[in-house]
Amino acid sequence: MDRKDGIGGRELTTKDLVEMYRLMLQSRCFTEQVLVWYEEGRLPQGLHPSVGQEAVGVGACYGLGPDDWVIPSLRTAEAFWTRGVTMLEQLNAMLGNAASVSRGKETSHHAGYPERGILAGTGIVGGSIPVAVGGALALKMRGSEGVMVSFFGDGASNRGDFHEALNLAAVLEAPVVFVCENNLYAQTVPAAVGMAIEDIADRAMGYGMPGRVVDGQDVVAVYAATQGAVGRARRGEGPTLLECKTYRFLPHYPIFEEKRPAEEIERWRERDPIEMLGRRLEEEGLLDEQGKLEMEEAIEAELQEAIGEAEGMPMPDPQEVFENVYREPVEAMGL
Ligand SMILES: Cc1ncc(C[n+]2csc(CCOP(=O)(O)OP(=O)(O)O)c2C)c(N)n1
Ligand SMILES: [Mg+2]
Repeated sequence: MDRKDGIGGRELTTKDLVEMYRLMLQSRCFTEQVLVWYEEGRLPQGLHPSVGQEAVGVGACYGLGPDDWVIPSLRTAEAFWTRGVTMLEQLNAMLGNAASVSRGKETSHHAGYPERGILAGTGIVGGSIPVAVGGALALKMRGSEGVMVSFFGDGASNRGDFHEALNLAAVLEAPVVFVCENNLYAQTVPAAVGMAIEDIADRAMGYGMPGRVVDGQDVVAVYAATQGAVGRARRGEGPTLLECKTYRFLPHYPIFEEKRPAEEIERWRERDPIEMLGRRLEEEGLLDEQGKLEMEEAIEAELQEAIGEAEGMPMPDPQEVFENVYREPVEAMGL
């Protein structure tokens, strides 16, 4: 099913809804636990918590196929879980151990897993948006059915990269879906200070592509909107901009002091995406309190086992530091 109004994707089954709930819960448990381990000095790296925003990454990635690609923002942890990356793999990446995907050269913030269709994001806010367009063009030129999904924040949408990328994508009809996670702040800067418009989706019109505002706390709404845009891109009709209105419940990064109004945070907490889907599942008799508890216990057990295994891994051999970085490292550097 893929309707003209941009709502698409196959009908979600009970199993799908429960799995979406589990993925969001896993993301929440992982983040909350990792922040504790970081505070305790057990992990050298913290993370940009996506707590409160879980519906965006899960909903947008859920219906993607093996030929599709995503580039997460530094906050889209859910893209990893939904594409099948394990908590152990991300813990290895955080520790930079010998089993980590980059063998210690990168943190989990910019991890890429090509075999799962995940391109590494860049450290430059907004920098991965033009990369996504390049990736989408590569898919088109190779005759692939694949679509690229690009995640970024409201702050990133004020940078030149965003505007150039959207223009080029529209002109070349690149198969890309731009998913803006509008959490109303860039670090500590309110969105209203950085832009004179209410809806980032309006910017799509200036480039000749559809733009839609989506309830980013409703995982099913994000799924349907993304699937509509993915269908369009697959048919060769070009890119779409989706603006998912959302909110992070925690500060930008662990070391940042909370400066946002307490009542604003409270208001958004009432629209917790996990609780919203949980309530629906309970009302429809699909998952009760006991089922939720068991799910959480299973996630916690996997997480505890994963940290033990990740910490037990040796560090990479220092000799490997130039591997897969420079073509001819030693000669090029005169060593
Ligand atoms: C070009 C650039 N400027 C500043 C930073 C530091 N920085 C990292 S995240 C961030 C905020 C980004 O805001 P937004 O795009 O809204 O994403 P969010 O963090 O809210 O998910 C900033 C300023 C950076 N990484 N790159
Ligand atoms: Mg933001």
